[in-house]
Amino acid sequence: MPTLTAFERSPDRGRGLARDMRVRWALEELDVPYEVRLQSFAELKRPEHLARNPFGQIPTYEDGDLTLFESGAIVLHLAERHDGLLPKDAGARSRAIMWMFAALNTVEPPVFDRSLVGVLEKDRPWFEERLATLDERITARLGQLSAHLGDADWLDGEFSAGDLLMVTVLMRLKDTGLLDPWPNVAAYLARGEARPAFRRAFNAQRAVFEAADA
Ligand code: GTB
Repeated sequence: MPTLTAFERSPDRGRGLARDMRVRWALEELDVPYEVRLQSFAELKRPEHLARNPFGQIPTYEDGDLTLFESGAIVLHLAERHDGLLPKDAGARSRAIMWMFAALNTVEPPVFDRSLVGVLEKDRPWFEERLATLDERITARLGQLSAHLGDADWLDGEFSAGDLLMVTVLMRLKDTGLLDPWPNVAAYLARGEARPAFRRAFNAQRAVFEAADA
């Protein structure tokens, strides 16, 4: 059974924002059973974990002789080995992979920076200005995403690993108000979160937080 690593005590307090969530969700969509090795922040920087991921982060994925880090690479690995997250048609498959990169390379950077700024730079004198700049960049991306989505359910035909990653990126914007001008993007996020596999993954990572907090 493959093993992932996840935070023993996630700073997001079980809101599904740590990046093991996207791997858990992919495993649930594909019906692959898995185990989780919970790690403290200190353990992430020890040689045993640095051998899994030289950057000392979660998630990592181990299956037999194979060890991977980078959530996107892990989701791609799983999607290539099991049916359900990448279309069979070669062109559609390449486009689904393109959307995986778009989620991680084009949409996630300003979204994640905004979260970091809110935690790490709140007391800096330039905080408000920096937040406004990031909000502008995010809003531009959301407008573009909204125009692409139109009234479609998913980014390109059937639900794919591209949607899975995009939804996990957009989750970070809940409660920011930034999704309000784009009801079709908000509905897209809700559609992703309503998938039974998402719910199972979300509840599993939340249970870890609840157990740690008990
Ligand atoms: N590009 C890598 C990937 O996609 O796998 C990035 C992995 C990553 O950022 N891991 C973070 C980590 O291990 C956890 S998810 N951080 C510990 C460290 O670097 O020492 C990012 C994250 C961080 C914090 C919150 N939070 O506070 O809610 C949520 C998510």
